[in-house]
Amino acid sequence: PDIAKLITDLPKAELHLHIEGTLEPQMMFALARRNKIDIPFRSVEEVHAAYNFTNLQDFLNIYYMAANVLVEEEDFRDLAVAYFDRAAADNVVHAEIFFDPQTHTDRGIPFDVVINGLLAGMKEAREKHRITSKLILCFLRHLDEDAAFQTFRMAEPWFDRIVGVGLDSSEVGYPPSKFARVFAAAGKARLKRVAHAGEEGPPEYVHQALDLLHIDRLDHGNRALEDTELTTRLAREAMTLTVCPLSNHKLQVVNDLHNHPIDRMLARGLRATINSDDPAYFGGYIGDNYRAVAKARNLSREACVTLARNSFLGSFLDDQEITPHL
Ligand code: ES4
Ligand code: ZN
Repeated sequence: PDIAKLITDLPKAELHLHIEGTLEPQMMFALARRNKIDIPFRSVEEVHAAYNFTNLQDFLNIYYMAANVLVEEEDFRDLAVAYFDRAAADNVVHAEIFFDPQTHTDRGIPFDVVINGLLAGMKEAREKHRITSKLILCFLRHLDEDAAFQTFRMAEPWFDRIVGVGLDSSEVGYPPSKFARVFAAAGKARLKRVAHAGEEGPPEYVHQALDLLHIDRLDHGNRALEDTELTTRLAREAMTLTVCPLSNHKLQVVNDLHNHPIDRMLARGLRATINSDDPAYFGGYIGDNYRAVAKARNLSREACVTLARNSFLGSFLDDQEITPHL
């Protein structure tokens, strides 16, 4: 009867999670001290007060600034371990996590430091919580194609430990078409392809992500609903949408959670999933996202079960790994 308990108890996969977006204020201060990095805050309260953004760019400015405290391999490991500890409490059994190497390499942190730290955290989560996980390398779309290619080449020795590539950061003005060639190279290297599209950007960007980037999964995709034919196509192609309700509310992709389209997405036959995006910034982890949108939209138990089931169907696990969760 208690939908909150059902939500907690459901095994879930998390498919849209920026590891840099799990940096909680407490850890930000601890790492700033440990690494002697200046941050423009004196207390956790000041940090929370600064999280007053209402659009993607204002959020990203703080998110990139905070990432400066991540320096050593151990920092990336600690960040990942803290996320997995929190995810375990929500019965996340599998996570496919984004990382933004350019945010780190552009300030002199070696790629190897970043990925070795994250892989160490993932190993610890597997041993401690039995959580499986995969890494998705995201290109920053506000940087140019050349920079994306440099990152792609830097990552090449690690391709056996990366499941795919993604595209994130500022959306409007940075269309997917800019990255068609590097996504084609990723496809040739047998990497999966995902992209943020239709968060703030128009349905045209979703079309481009499908037709030019050949995505296997669509991150956000909210604005696809403005285009009926596009919505029908996404449903027909069984495209997974990684939807992030608390992020959508905080960044004003939806003006009010009571107007969130999650149930309309399901009604139109879309394979929607629920995810936390940047939980340290948007007010909650995956369970909080499920509970908040379930309450705001009065979701049925069946809808919650479908959303969790979709998270496995949309994952990059093998069929034999997915089957026990269906
Ligand atoms: C992001 Cl919510 C969101 N959108 C685009 N890029 C991002 N990077 C981190 N969070
Ligand atoms: Zn995102």
